[in-house]
Amino acid sequence: MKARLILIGGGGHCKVCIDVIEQTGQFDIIGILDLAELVGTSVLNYQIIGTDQDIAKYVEQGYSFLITVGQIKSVALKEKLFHILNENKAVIATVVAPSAHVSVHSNVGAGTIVMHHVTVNAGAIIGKNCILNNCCDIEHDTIVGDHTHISTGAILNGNCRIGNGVFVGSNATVANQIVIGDKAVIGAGSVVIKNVTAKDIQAGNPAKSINK
Ligand code: JB2
Repeated sequence: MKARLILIGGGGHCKVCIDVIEQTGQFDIIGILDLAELVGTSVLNYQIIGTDQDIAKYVEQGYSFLITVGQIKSVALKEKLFHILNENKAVIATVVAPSAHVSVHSNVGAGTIVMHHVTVNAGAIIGKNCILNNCCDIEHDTIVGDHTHISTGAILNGNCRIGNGVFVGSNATVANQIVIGDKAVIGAGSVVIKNVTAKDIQAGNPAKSINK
């Protein structure tokens, strides 16, 4: 039987999540929770059926959940919603696109979506509530914390340690064994060859801090 799934957040990221979820064939999308003023509207033919106030009710009714708000500059909303789900003892789905290669020797946490053509290689450990966006590559033994977004086409080479709430921009390359601290931001196309401290914002090749 397919899991009955409720999505939280009905914007741009939700659309790409729906595309992956449909491809898996493993879920029936029941509807989306968003802001009150959007209830009754639709996203790709799925209705916004309520707000975050309805989470407890839908947990009781046996639905599973996936947070489908994205994250670029701030992880705050995604983190907050994940805590609300946990407080309500919700069942949180993990979604893996059929086109992704997720090694049987890796581990992917609850609430994480692995999108089209992603590689998660042997020994990698991916945390909870992460976005592994289309075509990114997580190489062997790399560890990614919770609530982290690895954007389209980014490469994390082997043995990296990526913190919680980190954002790695599109097509960034992170050299092997690099450590990136919690809530750091790596700009699109950056080449990271030195460790990055928590909350630092870096860009360029080689990547350098652009904090003012
Ligand atoms: O508290 C909330 C809340 N606040 C805003 N609860 C819920 N359930 N939903 C909330 N939202 C909704 O999140 C907004 O009303 C809106 O529908 C959605 C955010 O949509 P937006 O398209 O602005 O961003 P996104 O997070 O879906 O996507 C961003 O991140 C992706 C990774 C965009 O920057 C995308 O371009 C990017 N690919």
